[in-house]
Amino acid sequence: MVLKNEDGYELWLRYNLIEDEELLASYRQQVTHIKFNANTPIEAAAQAELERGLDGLLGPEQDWIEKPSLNGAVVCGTPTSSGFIDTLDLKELASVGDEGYVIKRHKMDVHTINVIAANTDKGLLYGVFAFLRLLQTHQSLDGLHIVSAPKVKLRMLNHWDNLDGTIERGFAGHSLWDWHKLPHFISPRYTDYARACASIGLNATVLTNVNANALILTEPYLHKVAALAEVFRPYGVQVFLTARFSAPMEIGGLSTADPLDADVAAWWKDKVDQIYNILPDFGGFVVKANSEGQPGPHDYGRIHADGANMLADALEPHGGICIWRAFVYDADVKEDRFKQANSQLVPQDGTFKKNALLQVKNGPIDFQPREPHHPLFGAMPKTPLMLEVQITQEYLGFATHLVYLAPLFKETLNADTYCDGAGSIVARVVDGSLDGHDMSGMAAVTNIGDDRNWCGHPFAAANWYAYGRLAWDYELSSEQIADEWLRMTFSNDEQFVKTAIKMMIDSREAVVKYMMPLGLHHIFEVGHHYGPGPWVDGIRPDWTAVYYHQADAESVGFDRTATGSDAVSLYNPPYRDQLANVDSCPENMLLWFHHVPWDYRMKSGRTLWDEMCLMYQEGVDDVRQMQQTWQSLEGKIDTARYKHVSDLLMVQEREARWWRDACITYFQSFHGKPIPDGVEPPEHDLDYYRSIVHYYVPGIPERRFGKIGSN
Ligand code: BDP
Repeated sequence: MVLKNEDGYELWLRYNLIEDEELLASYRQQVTHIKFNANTPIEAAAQAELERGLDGLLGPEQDWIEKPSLNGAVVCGTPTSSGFIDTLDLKELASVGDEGYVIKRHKMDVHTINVIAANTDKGLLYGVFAFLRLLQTHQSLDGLHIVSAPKVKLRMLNHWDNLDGTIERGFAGHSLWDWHKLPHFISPRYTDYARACASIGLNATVLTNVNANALILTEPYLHKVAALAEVFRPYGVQVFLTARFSAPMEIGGLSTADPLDADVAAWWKDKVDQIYNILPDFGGFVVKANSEGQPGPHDYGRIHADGANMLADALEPHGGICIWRAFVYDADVKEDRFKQANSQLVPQDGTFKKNALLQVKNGPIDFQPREPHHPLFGAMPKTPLMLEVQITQEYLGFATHLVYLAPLFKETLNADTYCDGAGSIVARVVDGSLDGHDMSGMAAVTNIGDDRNWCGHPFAAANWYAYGRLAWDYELSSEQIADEWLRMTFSNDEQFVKTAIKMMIDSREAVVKYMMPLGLHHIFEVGHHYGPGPWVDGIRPDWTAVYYHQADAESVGFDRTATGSDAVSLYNPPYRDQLANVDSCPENMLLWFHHVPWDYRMKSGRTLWDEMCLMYQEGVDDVRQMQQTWQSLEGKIDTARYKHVSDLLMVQEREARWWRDACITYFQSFHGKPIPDGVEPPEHDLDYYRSIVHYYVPGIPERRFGKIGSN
């Protein structure tokens, strides 16, 4: 059978007719009609989605209009919106809060109904999407009983979108937000974006780049923002904006942005009042300050908490929050960049206002293929810490490489901070349970653009999906999430799903191996971060590669033990001790923490140099394996998407070789040791790799080069 070509626009919400006839017949018996009296816009959206989903999955010839017999009904409601749900007296609702839901098959005399219930309309919306997911992934409805609630409150996307339509680190086209035509033209895509977010439980979005433009806070733009918020509201997606700290000067005519200046505080208060006037359910601000050239409280001799608290004060009367980013480091500070956020922020623990949160990247440097968890987690018990991850693959091969990120996200979430004994994992810091915080959240830098398939690579949407699912429930396994996504996105063919899951799971380790094995980090080409640049030097040190790998004729790696920068001391024992000792430091993080001789003996018995070369080779081999795996799946999905992936895998293989050869020739130039057997000899010499230049690489708006240099 030839499958109809698809372009990926539908994402995981395809709702194609269930092809397995037996299953279709049984679903049609179990799901016969909908009993749903929508009372709110969110409930109306949920009802429309349910009808749309069932139309597609079970066939449009079905008629979902309420029937006299209850058998097979999908009964949806909250105890307040539906008398029927109220009479069911569902005890489980007590445990699902205001966003969770209950789905169950419920027997009533001779009838069995499908119940989707929640305490609020929003919970109901999530319940509807979860119910559809069960059908999309061919789950049995027999004995169904699901009680689900999100583990963190704010489940947020961060768009690094500029007002000129470019996206910082965006590799899937231009911004979705058509600022020029807003608020008048409302693209249907905005609704589909919100549907996709809601389907995985995301409830907040930051529309603008953290390298912020104050214009977004001017009235004309606020009306554009409000128009987007109106589309997102029925899907429970709340809008946030980034606030440029110097806005009082740039658009307010003040001569200072000092957070302790009364006029500045008053200006922000007025600005916030104006925002809420235009957009009553505005979420609040996300702020990048005193980092990579952005303005901030340090410009006036103040501290981060001064800045965050001023904004939090302005937002507080409206129920808004201020999210302050912990990605702070300074070129003029000589301290290891790894340590700077802790040095700056830990002393301020306990001084932030109640409606302020700190947003902390998963690792201490910057979204590398592998990083140790950020040592701020576990070090600021009095402050709610949000986790920030990056879905867009700035350091993972852009939208060209197939890399499934759930294992990376979970590695951080499961990392033990030991801040309150064993088991104090990052996830428990983030969900607020460890330190008793009411506010909690996760944020992710998106990979979404206006490419027809949203995220560029046909597999890149898996990372948007996985992030949402993990923000809802970080205990889900990477395999389960991949399984769901593959079934909904491509096919329920068991062989396809089984084979593709393995390819996805293995893809993260592959990229670590062919880019930066054994704990090498930040050895990208400067600025755009496309491809290898282990030789990068001559700019501010903390943006060079040589700062991070410290290679010389004898050894390589960053000594972060007591004999070096002592960043290990930021971690709690026993993890600290494990890292500090070269013999117990996990080998996949060795060069993050140790400066070791090239002939250091690895656990395998090989020298570090040989092991490094072999790892690079393994990374290339892994990509070749992915190619073969994908070839074995030809015919199981439509040709268009099959070919798109195989073409990109070809690029990925070529680039994996580029990484291997560039890095091996570079590091070899320090010591001249031979490349071990089993590693393909580099195609070119080092000069060749060093001379490669790429122009107009996506994701790096040109103005950044001119204005603030480039990292
Ligand atoms: C780095 C990016 C840069 C961002 C910065 C940030 O290279 O473009 O502005 O992070 O998170 O990863 O603020």
